Amino acid sequence: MFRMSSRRVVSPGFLALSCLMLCQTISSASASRPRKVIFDHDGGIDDYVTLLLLLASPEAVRVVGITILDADCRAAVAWNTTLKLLHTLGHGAIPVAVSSLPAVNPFPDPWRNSVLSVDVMPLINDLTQEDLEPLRLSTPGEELMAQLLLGSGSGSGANSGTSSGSNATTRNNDRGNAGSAAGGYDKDGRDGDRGDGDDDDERITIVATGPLSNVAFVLKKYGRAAAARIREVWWMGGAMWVGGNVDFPGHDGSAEWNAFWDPAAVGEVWGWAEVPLIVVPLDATNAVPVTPDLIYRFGRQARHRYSVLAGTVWSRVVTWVYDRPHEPYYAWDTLTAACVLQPDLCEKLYDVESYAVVGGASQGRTVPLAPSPDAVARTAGGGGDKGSCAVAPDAEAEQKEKEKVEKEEEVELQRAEEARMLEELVEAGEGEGQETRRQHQSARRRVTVVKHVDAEAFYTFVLDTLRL
Ligand SMILES: [Ca+2]
Repeated sequence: MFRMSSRRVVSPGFLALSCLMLCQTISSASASRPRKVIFDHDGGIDDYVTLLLLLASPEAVRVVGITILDADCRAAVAWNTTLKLLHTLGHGAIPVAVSSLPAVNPFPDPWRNSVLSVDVMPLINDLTQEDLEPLRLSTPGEELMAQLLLGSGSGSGANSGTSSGSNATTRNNDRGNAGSAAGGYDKDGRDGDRGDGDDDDERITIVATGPLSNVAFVLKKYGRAAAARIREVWWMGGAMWVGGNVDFPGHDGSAEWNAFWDPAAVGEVWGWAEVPLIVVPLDATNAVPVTPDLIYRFGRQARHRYSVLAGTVWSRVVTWVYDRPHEPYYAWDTLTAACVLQPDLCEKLYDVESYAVVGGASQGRTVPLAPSPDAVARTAGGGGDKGSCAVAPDAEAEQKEKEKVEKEEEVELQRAEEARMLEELVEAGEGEGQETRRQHQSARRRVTVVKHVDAEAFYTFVLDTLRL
């Protein structure tokens, strides 16, 4: 195992480019009007609590469309569940479409099946399948995303219309021409009517709580015309300075699942440095497990509809909590939306230079080219300031906390050292396997990383927001 004791982990150049720690917002949720949001999810249980959180925040965001990947779900069921939730809450006009993009590395079946327990909730089933039919779009989700960004004529190269609401959709059996022609858009092309001169407020924020496949598709197919319409992408994904959560034959475990599902998509998005990307990785989400206590708290505000729905949805994970005490269920996606809605919740690192691994045994790994400021501070001062971590209430808890911090530090330093060595090997350019390693690396780009979150502040924010 690599340790840091005798070697410098990072070059001065990397440090110079990285990691200015700020708690300022990227864009204020208290802007005068709500920002437009495309919610790009993949049907997991926490995706639905995330949807509730977004819908409960009309002063901050306006959900103009929803795209669903067949990833942490069964897409047909996830489509139903999403439509039912929207219908139940009076948001049936929001267009929803399922992506046609396939998995590279599918999620385990038990995870995908767990979402069935949400779809059967009586709370959202006061309508029939026949009632849902008029709400279904035949447009693939990835093309719906393009339409929402570029206007309803994106498929044909036309540029008319606004980028919101059902005007940008194709319903039922009307397949229209969505996606039929990339036309005048390519990576080097521009849409003449929707260039950089547009008011920034009209650009759309993408909140992606699944794999990046839809975003990558749109960028690859529609190029800068689409990129120019994206205000920013918030993505729950990646594992920057912590270990991954992939346990899969042939994989080294260094990746996070959303990234592993479609590593090439991560690489594609990493190639678009002009599209602001805010990553909410496992580093942050590891702090926010969904516990029985949290679910009980929803019960104490059960007179509120959104709270009943959210608490009931999250109650579906309680058996996971008991069956797998060492592998908690986290509020991965919900934390991501919370950071969009209330950026002060989340401590961010700006301008972290990084790349993604798109193939091989580490595929899906996201690699920062500098250690985190925590590691730098600990190495320099020998201290253990963990920012928002709570003070241990007794000696035993204090010891456990110390061991946890030491383990995190060890993983972090190991990953940084591995990244540095890989960097050296690739830069050397010669030798067995170097060409393959180079091919497996995406372009480098700067990303914003949500590194820390105060768990209780997050839980309280969610509970308060869903008191509706
Ligand atoms: Ca998800």
